[in-house]
Amino acid sequence: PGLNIAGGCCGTTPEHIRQLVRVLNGIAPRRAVPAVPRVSSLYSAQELKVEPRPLFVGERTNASGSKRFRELLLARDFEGMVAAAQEQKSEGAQVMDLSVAAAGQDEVGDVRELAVRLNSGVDLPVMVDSTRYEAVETALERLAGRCIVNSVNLEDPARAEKTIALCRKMGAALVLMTIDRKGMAMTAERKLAIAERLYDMAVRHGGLAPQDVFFDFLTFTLASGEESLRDAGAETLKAIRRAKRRFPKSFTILGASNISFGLKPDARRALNTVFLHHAIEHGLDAAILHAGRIEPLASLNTETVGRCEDLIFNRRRGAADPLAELLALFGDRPSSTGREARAASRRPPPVGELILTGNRAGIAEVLAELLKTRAPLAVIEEDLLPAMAEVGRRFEAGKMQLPFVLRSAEAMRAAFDILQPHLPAGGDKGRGTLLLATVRGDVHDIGKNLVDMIVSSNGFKVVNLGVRQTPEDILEAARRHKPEAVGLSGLLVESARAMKEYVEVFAGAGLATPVICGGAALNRDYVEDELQPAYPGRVYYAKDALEGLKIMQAITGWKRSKMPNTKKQIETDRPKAEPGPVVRRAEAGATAVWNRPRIDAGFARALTKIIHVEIRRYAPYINRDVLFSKRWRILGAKPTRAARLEADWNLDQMLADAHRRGLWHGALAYGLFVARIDGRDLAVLHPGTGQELTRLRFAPAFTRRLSRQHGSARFHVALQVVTTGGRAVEEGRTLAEQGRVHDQFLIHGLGAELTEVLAGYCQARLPELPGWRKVARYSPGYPVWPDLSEQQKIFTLLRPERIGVTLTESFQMVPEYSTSAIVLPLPR
Ligand code: B1M
Repeated sequence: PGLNIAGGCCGTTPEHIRQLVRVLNGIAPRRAVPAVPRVSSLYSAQELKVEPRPLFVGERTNASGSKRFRELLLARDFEGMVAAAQEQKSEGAQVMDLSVAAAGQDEVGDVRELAVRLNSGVDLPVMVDSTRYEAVETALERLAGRCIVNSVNLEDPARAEKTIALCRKMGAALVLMTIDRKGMAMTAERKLAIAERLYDMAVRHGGLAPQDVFFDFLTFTLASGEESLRDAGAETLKAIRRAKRRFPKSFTILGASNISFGLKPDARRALNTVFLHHAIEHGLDAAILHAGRIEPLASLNTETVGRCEDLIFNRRRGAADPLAELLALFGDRPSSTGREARAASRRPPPVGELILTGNRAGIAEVLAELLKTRAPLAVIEEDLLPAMAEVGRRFEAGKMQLPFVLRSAEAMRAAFDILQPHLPAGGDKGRGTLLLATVRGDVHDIGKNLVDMIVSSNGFKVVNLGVRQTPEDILEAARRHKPEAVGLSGLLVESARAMKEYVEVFAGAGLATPVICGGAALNRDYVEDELQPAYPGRVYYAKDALEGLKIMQAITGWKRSKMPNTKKQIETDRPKAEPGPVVRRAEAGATAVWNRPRIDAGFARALTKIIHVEIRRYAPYINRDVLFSKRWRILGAKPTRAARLEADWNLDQMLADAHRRGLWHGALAYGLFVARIDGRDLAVLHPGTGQELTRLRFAPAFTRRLSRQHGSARFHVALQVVTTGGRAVEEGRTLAEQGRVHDQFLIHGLGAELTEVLAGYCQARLPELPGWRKVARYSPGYPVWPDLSEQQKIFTLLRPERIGVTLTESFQMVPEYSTSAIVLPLPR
């Protein structure tokens, strides 16, 4: 026994933590956990000590250093700014330097706007680069994870102290810059002296740990030719070496490209490269860089390296001025590396990278550039589709979560939309066509839309017919579009049953096109044993959208090449059998029988109640763990604190927005009755007259339990139907039409969670009836009460149409986000 870590979670107050500290003071942890210095974004952590050095801090997101970023900032194009941030990750950046300071701009407001987007859109920890305390504070408050603050110096020690205290409070790392009131320190001596004072302030007195601080010794450009500055580079290198000895646990950092400011791009690249190489040799831990402004040292020829070194170390060969020599080298004959590097810097970021990172913003520009030299089909085949294939691989390997897959798919669709007009006639068919529909009586949209997004983003044409489609609708569309496969989707068991009828109708009409079936209540056995024998073509089961895609790929690959081994490929690609117990064979053929005539609806009406609830009344009961991990699939089993905070924050925003726009409502219909077990049924009786109103049929084992508990005695039961309304469904559809399936997926997950909460809320509001010490809630469609046609009995008794809920022919409730249930004393 023993304790390693103690802390608090959501809801623990500072006072609680204070008490915790008091109680635990002096108690050593059971096992000392070595502290590894790291920074982090919402999604990943980055160690500060990297091998090989240096830690690469991207500077493309610095409005003073990057013209493009400044323009995006001035245009308030936040999406573009996020894209620029993400791009530098693909260049190898491990941290991003963020500065949104620009004349006439509201820096604090911009930080606020951008931070939220960066949290969810970019996977890089942030170095907050600002001289304004308020901007730093806002950034640290808003950005997920652990940041680095850039920077403090001794120009204004009071301000430095305030920022140090802020970093300590917010857990940030900090860059200490060797500047004081006299200006930037030029010699190694002075640099170290200021470093010592800053270290005193931040570490010895400020409460930061040695490994929380970075020293930035800065450098002036060597391009001015000014005598007093000729040693600027060498002195900085010297300071780095000394600091590494004097403060071994702390880090050093440098904006290396300052060294070449004022030179032509080719010369800059070469000088930056050589200077950086020496800085690393001297012990540099981190560098703020623009990847396009350096190149591999090995790509420079010896002469170039020699000239750069002469300039850096102020070495003169005879009377020659090293600066003049370097200028001469690059002035007259641009080096080949220079040309290449120039070309590279003009080259747009690879489009595949944009797909992988789900970055829609930059796609139009990049594609326009690519189309100048390449055919649109080549771009699709060689760049876009392989990137999507990589997305699929990462998803399967568990390295990419579903929301990110959707983002990539959305970026892909955006790319297709742009390329569409450029494709040759008929080229839009791409790899083949999938005709997709949700079956009759089923309004479930999201499952099918995810399939649409994933399959279409992999080069297939998808004709999405929508929900509640009859077999005849699908047949007609199949004749028109001649698809390579028909995809059937459905949420409930009734839909799975309907699929059997559908393939029979297809068979009768002479269709033999492969059919792919998917949906929550479907399983592989049912598809292979019940549906396949009823159809002359192949019927496949797809457990999720990715599997649907694989099947499409296998089907079309086989059709195209007509190679026997590709048919085998289908067999290997075919998903392995797995348990999926929802549809049992015995149930599959069962028909729904409804005993309507036994109900006296007029009587029942008086027993029921309708209540409307505002979302703010029940939303606080959301189970956030379930929402984030199961429904949104953004958090794993052990999320980091930052990831959790971010998810919380996003949810709060969504709820506030939903509240403002009236996206979710709450309506309850319930009725209180008495009941008794009568043979295989639960007879529901009028509580006053004892008249039988209806009979409910549960699973036999459950009825036996109730019977053992109550015998022939009467007990109280309640029936309830709740809905969060139809606005969220509409919103979801609109988003899907705009290609924003990821957003629809989030709305869907939240809608599902809110509906569950509302059901619990309704149950909790029921009056406590005699014998109700402990009650339980059961819904039709679940194993205890499997026959979904029982919904009709509930509907006749409660008439939930009064709260806007109706039943489809397959007993699905409309709006989608509705549930029904019985509440009764907990069976023993
Ligand atoms: Co309920 N529900 N639910 N539910 N619900 C299920 C579907 C259920 C299987 C749970 C269970 O028994 N364990 C069960 C159905 C069993 C049955 O029919 N007898 C069930 C039930 C019974 C019910 C109610 C009837 C309960 C009641 O109130 N009496 C009720 C009905 C609601 C209504 O009529 N409107 C109800 C209510 C609800 C909520 C409102 C609380 C909520 C949202 C409902 C909704 O989505 N409209 C909800 C939820 C969230 C679920 C589960 C947990 C998840 C469904 C979901 O959102 N999936 C579900 C159990 C489960 O699946 N684990 C369950 C996410 C969605 C993206 O996935 O649609 O499956 P899905 O699509 C996937 C794949 O299936 C596949 O790819 C997609 C993406 O990867 N796929 C295809 C789908 N179509 C494809 C086509 C293809 C290929 C692949 O062709 C190429």
